[in-house]
Amino acid sequence: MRKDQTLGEYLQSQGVSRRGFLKFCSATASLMALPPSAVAQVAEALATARRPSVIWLSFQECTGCTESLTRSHAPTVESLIFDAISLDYHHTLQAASGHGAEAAREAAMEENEGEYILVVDGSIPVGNKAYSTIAGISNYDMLVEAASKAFAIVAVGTCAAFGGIPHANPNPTGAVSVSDIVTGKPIINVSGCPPIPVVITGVLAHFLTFGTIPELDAQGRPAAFFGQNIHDRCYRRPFYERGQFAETFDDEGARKGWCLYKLGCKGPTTYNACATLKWNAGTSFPIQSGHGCIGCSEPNFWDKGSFYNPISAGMWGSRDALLGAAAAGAALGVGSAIAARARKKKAQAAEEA
Ligand code: FSX
Repeated sequence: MRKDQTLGEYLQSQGVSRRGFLKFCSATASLMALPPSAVAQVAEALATARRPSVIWLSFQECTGCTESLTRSHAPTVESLIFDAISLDYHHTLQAASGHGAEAAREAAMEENEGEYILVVDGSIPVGNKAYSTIAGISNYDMLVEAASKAFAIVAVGTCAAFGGIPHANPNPTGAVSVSDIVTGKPIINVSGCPPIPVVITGVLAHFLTFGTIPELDAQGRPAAFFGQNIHDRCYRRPFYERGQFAETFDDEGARKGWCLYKLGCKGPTTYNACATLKWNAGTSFPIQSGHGCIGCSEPNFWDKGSFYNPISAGMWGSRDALLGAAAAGAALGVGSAIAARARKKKAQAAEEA
């Protein structure tokens, strides 16, 4: 794609039909969690959108965020998105290395000053800036310079968004988040360790389409994806309501797929879209595979106590009150099941009469 081409022109030059383009727009709208009624608006915006430059920096992290991105489950859509943006620098994915790679980063920053999107994964050590360097430049200095010329910053992963695992007690490197350092620029936190790939691409799709950043929640995360907690959208929620809990990982409740709350699931205090978008082409997510949520998209998740202890009072109301509510829910559930059975019996009797 030439830099002066609009996305509409580019797709046309690649032989993408109008129907194919609308399909792409529909997938993009769904990536951004927009309703089907927004597809026409998305199509209009994308037809004239220009390919934005994206510079991606990786600091103190495990590369799980990039691994997650490369497992995006809609390759056709996402390859179009990645054809449609100019990924000018990415430590892991770029072919260039050494001086050539650094020259590409500097050139992209100069050519697109004030317009490029800076994506950052990993935390930044400030205990001693020399703890982590790239091409002889500390993470801190590289971030400050690249952020100063960016339009907006996407902090991908809990490390970049909140400090993450490197920030966990005793935080030997003095790791901090992007927003602890950068001020005066829009910062979008896409937390999760790692974050859901569709959420990363959804944020980029939003910028590509509208040239703006999406609506954010109180933690600076895209509200469309982080607006509800895992518990509220969990398919095991009916078991919680009925008071049916697994007590160990190999008991009858666990085998029957009952609620994992008593085994330490942090779903009620964790805001993310894992229960709906899931992972690996929508195949599964931790709770579906039998393990409770560890709350990896929340600040300080590593230091909040054992992953296997139930949420304590103060984190999500009183545990006893919760279990009391769950028991009441169970009673109500049983009551309504009895009433339903009675109604069915009555209807059968009426049919037979
Ligand atoms: Fe952190 Fe990402 Fe966890 Fe790993 O880049 S959010 S340790 S999945 O890799 O930063």
